[in-house]
Amino acid sequence: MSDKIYELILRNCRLLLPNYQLQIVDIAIDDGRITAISTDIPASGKQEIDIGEKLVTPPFVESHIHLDCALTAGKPRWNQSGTLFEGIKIWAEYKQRLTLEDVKKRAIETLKTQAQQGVLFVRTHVDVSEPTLTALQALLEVKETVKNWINLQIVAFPQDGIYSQDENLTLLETALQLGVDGVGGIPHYEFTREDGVKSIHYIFDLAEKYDCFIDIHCDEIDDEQSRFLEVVAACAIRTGLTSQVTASHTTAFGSYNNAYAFKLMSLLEKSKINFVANPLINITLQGRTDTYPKRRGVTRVKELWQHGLNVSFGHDCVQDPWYNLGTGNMLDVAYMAVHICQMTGIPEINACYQMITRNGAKTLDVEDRYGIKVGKPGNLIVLDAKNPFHAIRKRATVKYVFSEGKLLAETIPTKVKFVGFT
Ligand code: 17E
Ligand code: FE2
Repeated sequence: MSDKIYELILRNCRLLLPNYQLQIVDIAIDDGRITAISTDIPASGKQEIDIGEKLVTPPFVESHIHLDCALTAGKPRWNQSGTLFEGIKIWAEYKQRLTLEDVKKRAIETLKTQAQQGVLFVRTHVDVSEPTLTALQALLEVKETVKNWINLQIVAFPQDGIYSQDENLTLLETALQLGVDGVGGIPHYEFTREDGVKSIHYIFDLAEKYDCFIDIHCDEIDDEQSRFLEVVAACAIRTGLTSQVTASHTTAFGSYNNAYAFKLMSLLEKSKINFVANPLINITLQGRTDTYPKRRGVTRVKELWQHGLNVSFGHDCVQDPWYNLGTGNMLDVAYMAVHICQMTGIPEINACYQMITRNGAKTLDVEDRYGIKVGKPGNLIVLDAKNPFHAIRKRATVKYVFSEGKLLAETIPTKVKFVGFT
């Protein structure tokens, strides 16, 4: 035994390595940072926890959620058609009565639900096509309130479009002045294709002016003619903003003909932009105007991954006008993706795990603070599983969540006793 005493040692961790190998190690943490990783740390710790060879990985990353809308499902009414458009209408009714307290309460409750399930990095979109910008002000306060235990990024998102109402253009810029992290848009919802293209150029101008990233709701529709993704990719190349740019949803990509999709793929490879797919919500939202065969309405996740593009997953909604369900659990998202994207091979399932962890960190550009390595902040989760496949298959309980080296949440996995018949 050496005389060094660590603050905290996690013994017998089944650590997931970047090459998907698993290694049993001890992990020491001091002052919020990882200070040693070794097969057997000879020193002792002021506190020691036996992890019992459970799976240890970096925390989950929620790449795309709308916290301002979370936990409002059914208010003022339920979405009967299940479409994006009815959801936008219901939200338009709800948002007329927004208060700071209401948004803050729902956002913090959702963040807690996420954090206790291992999510420590979150990118939220906030509707800024509402004249009082109440939701934005609330989320800016929430970001400050939660900053010691969860990393929150805010995207100014003009839900109703930038050119649909005169004041929306100014509201978007005001939002950027108030200090958001990123700027978004919704080109497929603008009145015309021309407005959609113009909105993308405007978003890029704003991103350059306010030095922020871009995350656009792009082509979230089954219309195979919705081709704003190519505009986003071209702008990303021409401005050099490349990996500072994210295209969210891109569900129309699932409807493009292959000749066009192949051409598009090489443009996307050049652009190096990130993609966020939201399989839970888009499998329910899309395909609503189809009879049969019915489209899946999810972007080409497997092909983007095979072409080396960065894809991560989002929950998008937790009980809001677009989706009544939602748990905040990223394993639910990966589980749904494995099915819809037909990524059932083991390397593909591993890739889906990566899309709720490391790829999300790349999308959010937090890689410098992410990963289990000596010197990095002590952000890690312990799952009641042996490997990522097992974690996704069982949607395993996240037993411990460590944020900045401190235990943030502990869940006791349930035990079932099968009594049977005699
Ligand atoms: N707004 C939107 O345009 N699309 C979505 N999927 C959600 C909100 C949840
Ligand atoms: Fe969204």
